[in-house]
Amino acid sequence: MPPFATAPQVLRTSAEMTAWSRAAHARGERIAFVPTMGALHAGHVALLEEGRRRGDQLVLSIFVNPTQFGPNEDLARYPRDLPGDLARAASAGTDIAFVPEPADVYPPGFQTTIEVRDLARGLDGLFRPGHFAGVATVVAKLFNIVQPDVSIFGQKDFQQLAIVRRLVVDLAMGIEIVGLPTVREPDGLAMSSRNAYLSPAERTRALSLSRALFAARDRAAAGERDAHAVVEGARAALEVDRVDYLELCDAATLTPLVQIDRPAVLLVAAFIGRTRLIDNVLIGA
Ligand code: PAJ
Repeated sequence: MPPFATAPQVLRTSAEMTAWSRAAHARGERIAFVPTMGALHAGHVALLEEGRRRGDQLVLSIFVNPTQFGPNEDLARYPRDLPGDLARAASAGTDIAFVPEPADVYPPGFQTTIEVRDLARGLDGLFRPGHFAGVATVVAKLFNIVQPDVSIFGQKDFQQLAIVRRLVVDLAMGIEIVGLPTVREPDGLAMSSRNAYLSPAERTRALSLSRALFAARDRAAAGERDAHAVVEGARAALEVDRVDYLELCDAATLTPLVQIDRPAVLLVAAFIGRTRLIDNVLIGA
């Protein structure tokens, strides 16, 4: 952390957050916004640093959104570390940390849901029913509360990024969406708050995700055009307990490809023990 990084101001209610944003806009300032569920790592910090460059004011939200977790998922044990998060946020020059309670985001009587249809049907949408409705709804709500000019997301959650881009266009939100490449550990493992669940032995097997994806990307770069061959090569390299999906898709529509004849993305979701990890790589046409 730089020596004199000041801690961000913590705002705990949406009313305070919106009042602050209105005042910043009245001063003519541009607000950059990074939504997260906390347990910040270097991937989140990269988003914050980009936000710092793009806004006069930088807002981070930390909210473990209950509506995007399924009944058998890890909501209760999702890692939480507010002091650590605030230190990391400070090191990236964050002005405001918005940390609302669930009852503020979802007041009594809440009944509105936003659904982005086709983009949310496949991949994680198939294995996590309701997940993307939860994501789209909370992102739209956070955008309404924070009123950002620009918001930064990671390509690590490739389908989420596509859905957020669509949401913003479809509802004419007028917010610039920036997507940043996945930040990885030196050995290739995509950084994720869920990596904290992995035992050392599981951590070793988790590496097979990025290794399989990179090998597939190299194979496509060397000229292989048959999507099935690339996918099955990758599948053979996975040392996981269960694969939810491993699919080579059109990078724009996220529909599965037969031939790699356009910009593509290979996406994987797999379990190592109880821990579900996702990763993806872009594959050039
Ligand atoms: P969370 O998983 O905390 O991620 C917050 C942001 O950090 C997302 O845009 C995600 O893509 C990005 N991110 C995570 N790991 C990354 C990595 N290794 N490299 C680069 N970026 C990375 O995604 C969510 O929270 C939630 O769904 C949210 C959008 C906050 C809505 O609740």
